[in-house]
Amino acid sequence: MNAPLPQPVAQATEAATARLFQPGRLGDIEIANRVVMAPLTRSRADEAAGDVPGSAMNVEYYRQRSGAGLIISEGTQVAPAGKGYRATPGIYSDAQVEGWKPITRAVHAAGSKIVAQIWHVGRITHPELTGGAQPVAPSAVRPNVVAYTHSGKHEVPVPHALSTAEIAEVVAQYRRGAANALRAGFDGVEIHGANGYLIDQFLRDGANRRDDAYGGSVENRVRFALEVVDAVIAEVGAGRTGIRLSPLTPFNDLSDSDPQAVFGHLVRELDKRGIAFIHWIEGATGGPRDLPGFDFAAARQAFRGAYIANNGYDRTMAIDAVESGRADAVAFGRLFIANPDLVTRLKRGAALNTPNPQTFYTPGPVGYTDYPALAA
Ligand code: 8OZ
Repeated sequence: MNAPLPQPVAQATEAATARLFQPGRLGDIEIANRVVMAPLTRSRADEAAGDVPGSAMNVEYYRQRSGAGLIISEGTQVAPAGKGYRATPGIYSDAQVEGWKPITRAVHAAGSKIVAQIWHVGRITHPELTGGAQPVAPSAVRPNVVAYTHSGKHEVPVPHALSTAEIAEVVAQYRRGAANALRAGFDGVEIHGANGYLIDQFLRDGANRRDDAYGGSVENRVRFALEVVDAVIAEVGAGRTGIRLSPLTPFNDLSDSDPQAVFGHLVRELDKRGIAFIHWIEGATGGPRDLPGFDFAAARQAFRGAYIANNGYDRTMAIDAVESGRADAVAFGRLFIANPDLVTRLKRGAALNTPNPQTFYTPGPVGYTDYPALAA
């Protein structure tokens, strides 16, 4: 008798029956499929009104993409000082909470789920974006980064090193953001711990030069992240809390001397807390996946919550990742910008629209709500 030949997973699996398209669960959040819309900065909030989301155009953009099992909102700052780009929405004022409501309602009406990505950029900003405030960071170390403000392109300044009392205030801002997310109708919260922003600045020693309880040892550098996680859990529950991490990315001029040590410790602590998911950027954000220095497979084994994989996935890679059990879900960013009906297209193996980077951050509907869906 001949044993059946092993088949490459993606070919052996009819797309419609692939696990990628089957319902699942991320902690307490039930999802209709395992295709996740990654958080995407689009710079189309109402800046004059106080960084308020929820225009008809914003609602339509999210509604169009609610074929995703889960939508992760664009990064939404927890305080004015946490803003690093033009026209990004906040989640600290009542007007912002009201603005998010029609977005979460539209996504729910379409049968999807949406979590708020809560964000503080730390040192990746400029006083022209923060209402005059000096950027803050764990240490007074200037990154080699430019900020785009109303007056043009500027090097970011040397940040102010947060005092321990100020750290407690920032943790409270994340907590308020999480509470506001529930008020606004979100299903949960993703803490932005990736891409060189404030939490990542505490985690990695390229930015953290502190010699107090928040710097030096791995345990100390992880402290701020865990204080934020615990504050968010206190508001929304562990089953509705997730975090996005990027142990290897060089984005925003950040690095670490031993990512395995610091992120390995963090994962063990997150596992103890029972949070819903970790959303991993595997490799350099939007770039090479095959960087050395961190074992993502070991991280999956060490964490009992869900593993959301991200960074440069295509259809075959995504089907394989979920089929093999390497990931519970896969997040797509740029493909979701250009394909409002991405899940339908992936199911059918249909052609994909190409994203246009020229309109990623420009005001108005062009490159935002005008990418075509397949004919019904
Ligand atoms: C691209 C442009 C602006 C912001 C990130 C929030 O990298 C971002 C971002 C990406 O996580």
